Amino acid sequence: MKKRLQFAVRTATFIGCGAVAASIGCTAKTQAAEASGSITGTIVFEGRAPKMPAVQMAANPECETVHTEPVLHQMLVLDAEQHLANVLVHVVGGLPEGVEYPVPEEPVVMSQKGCMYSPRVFGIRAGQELKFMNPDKFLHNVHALPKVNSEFNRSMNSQRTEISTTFKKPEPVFDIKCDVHSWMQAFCAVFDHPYFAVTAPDGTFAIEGLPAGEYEIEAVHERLGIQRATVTVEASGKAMADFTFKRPGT
Ligand SMILES: [Cu+2]
Repeated sequence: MKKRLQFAVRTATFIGCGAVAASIGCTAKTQAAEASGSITGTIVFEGRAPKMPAVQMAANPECETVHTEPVLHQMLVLDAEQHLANVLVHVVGGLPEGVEYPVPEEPVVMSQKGCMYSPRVFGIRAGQELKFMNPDKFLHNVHALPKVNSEFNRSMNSQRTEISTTFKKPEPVFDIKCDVHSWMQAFCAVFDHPYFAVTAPDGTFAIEGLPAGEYEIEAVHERLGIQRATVTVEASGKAMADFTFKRPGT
């Protein structure tokens, strides 16, 4: 799933944070200015790709019956041209200090249909609602394992088909798993800014709404590691950043 970010708010320094307010401890924060620069790219896997095995659901017929065809493990999701899906790309350096970015009111929605997490890899804003859906209506146990934020561990069943949580602080990628179905695994990162995206099945990503500047970006894949690049974005310009991942040790 391609995640496109749309971001447009007015510049406004909070009124009341002048010299007088400063004396009572007011911290000036500036809301993000409207900006239209972007970083886009395509991520490919180079080399001979291992074949993903089918998920063994036979011991869990409630899962197996949801699917008409075998479901492959998703540690490595490639299309025919070896474009790599499920890479989280995000800005790690170069953003202006002291800027507040409004948190989206709409939640990030995670489905567990057929005992498979969707999305498998995602970013979310600190304070944004994360909603877990259980269309299966049988038992799943959502277990998020952050280190900075609080752990989250809740069961879901036919009575509880929807639950929500929020992560309050920014945090690098951590696991979310199901304690009932061992193959169910997802990866989440929490951000205090909106400049992140996950590659689509065709390996593309787009980070939009950036002001002009030089940025360090990071591409994270659950098995293939982390890569970084420095990218210069002109005002309203479209910068490109492609990555090539290989099997570790090759
Ligand atoms: Cu489950």
